[in-house]
Amino acid sequence: MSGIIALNHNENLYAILKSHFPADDSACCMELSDGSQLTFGDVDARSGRMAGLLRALGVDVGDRVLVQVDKSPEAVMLYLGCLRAGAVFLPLNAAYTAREVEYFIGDATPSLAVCRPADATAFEALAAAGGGTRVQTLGANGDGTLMDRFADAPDDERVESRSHDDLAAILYTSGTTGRSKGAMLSHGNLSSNARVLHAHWGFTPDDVLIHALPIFHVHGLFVALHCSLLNGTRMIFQARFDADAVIDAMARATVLMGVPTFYVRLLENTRFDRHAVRRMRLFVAGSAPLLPDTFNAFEARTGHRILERYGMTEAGMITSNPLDGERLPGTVGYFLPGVSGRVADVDGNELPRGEVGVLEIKGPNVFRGYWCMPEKTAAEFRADGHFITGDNATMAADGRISIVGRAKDLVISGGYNVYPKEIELMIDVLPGVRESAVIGVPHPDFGEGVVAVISKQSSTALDEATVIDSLSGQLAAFKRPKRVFFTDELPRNTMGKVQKNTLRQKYADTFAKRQEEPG
Ligand code: MCA
Ligand code: AMP
Repeated sequence: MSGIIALNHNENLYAILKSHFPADDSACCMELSDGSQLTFGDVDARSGRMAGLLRALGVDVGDRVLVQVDKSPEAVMLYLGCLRAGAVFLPLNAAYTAREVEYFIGDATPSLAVCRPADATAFEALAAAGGGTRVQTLGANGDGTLMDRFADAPDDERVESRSHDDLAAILYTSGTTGRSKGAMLSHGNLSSNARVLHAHWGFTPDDVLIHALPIFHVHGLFVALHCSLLNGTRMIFQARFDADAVIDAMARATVLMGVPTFYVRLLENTRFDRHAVRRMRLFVAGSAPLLPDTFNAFEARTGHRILERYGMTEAGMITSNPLDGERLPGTVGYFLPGVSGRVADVDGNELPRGEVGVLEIKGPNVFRGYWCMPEKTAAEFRADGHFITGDNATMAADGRISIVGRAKDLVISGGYNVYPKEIELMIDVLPGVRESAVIGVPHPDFGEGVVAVISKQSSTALDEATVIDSLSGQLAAFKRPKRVFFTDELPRNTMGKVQKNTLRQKYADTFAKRQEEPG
């Protein structure tokens, strides 16, 4: 009896997504770059087989499945298969080095790790050191040991019964101390956010989404994928962002979701004009601040006002500019339905409207805590349950929110978060370095570019190239400083704290040159 009730009320995110699949299972779900398609029937059958395969590989309900692979339809099946099997999906940025992956394997103790075929040896070594993690491979073209076994795997229709609070995914987010924390996201966190976004952004049966984001972060994996699957319509699935391919896809699409760099690059493309966007109804931006200049140039070129929204790994989407109503550049709109919050002082007291403070939020989208870090979790929640985002914000009289800076020391480059502390710790141990400060300064393409400022010992011949080379192989390329400067002393305030604002001002024009270059 209770089994039947559980079946009828399965809160497994996959069950919820599937309940919105079209009745006609031959309808296209994913249009791939080679012109082929996966129907909704294919997606259901393949994710079911993938779930069965995971079970056969010894993945139990609640086990972590760590995945560092290139974007592919098979990687999406792996994600959906994990949901169906009740496993916890743990995606990693494909740019992370083996040194970075080692930490995640040690911390999350996954029962299965899936990597690119070329990384198999390194993963086997890491898994052997960690103990207990099995390794399978999945290549960009659907090759690898996992897919070899998939070919022989039987169909499996099961969707594990899960409750709202059961974990669906762990996404690592770096900490200001330099140590990554695994944000635990439940089926309820993900499904509530997906439903709200789908309704809020007015999806209709005519919508076609262009999916050009990576699928190892919230934006591409949850926001874009879930909206399209919940809508039961086609997505044009592209392996990476390429402005020309996205412009071509616009002739058959209606919605694009992207980081600000997507919009900057579209505007740089001479093919991008009103004709290119004739079928499009919605452009969504987020993951980093969208500059008002980009918003305005986009409107002038296309007639569309980009809809900017704000979110974070720990909470999915938090605020959004309105679909109908004024989308104001430099603001991130209003709390999404079901989300509430305040702009608060350092003690969590709500500040008067218009004053700058830290944004604190509450809602069904807010995560279950950091994996195996109860003290860090406790430190980021108020006694009344509000989560402290670490973003500085203002709230206007009508509730409209603007993100005006960060209380946390964080650089966002092309939508990827870079935590200065992690890089400073690595630079500080290089021979000849006294100390370092890593900052983000304006970058015409990535929004912010990573810069290291180093105070070195007078005796050393350390130079920029040596510093950057020393970090290769240790740090994902997007985290590596794009420029390194040397100084006698880092500026400090009376408390002895490095004044990063002073450094940001001093090096503000580092990447400005590109704009002046001809062509
Ligand atoms: C690539 N490179 C970068 C970045 N991406 N450097 C700094 N910042 C980046 N974001 C470097 C590479 O390491 C390489 O360096 C060189 O640039 C070219 O690499 P390539 O792969 O060709 O770059 P690309 O394909 O042009 O990628 C740029 C991109 C990509 C399209 C902007 O970074 C991207 O898709 N970003 C989206 C990130 C995202 O999805 N964020 C959502 C997080 P070298 O030549 O030295 O090797 S979720 C989130 O933040 C919250 C929840 C939210 O609100 O959404
Ligand atoms: P992550 O935790 O890696 O997903 O990054 C989340 C962070 O990205 C937030 O805490 C913000 O600092 C930033 N962010 C996301 N969307 C926006 C936005 N629209 N404007 C400004 N910052 C944003």
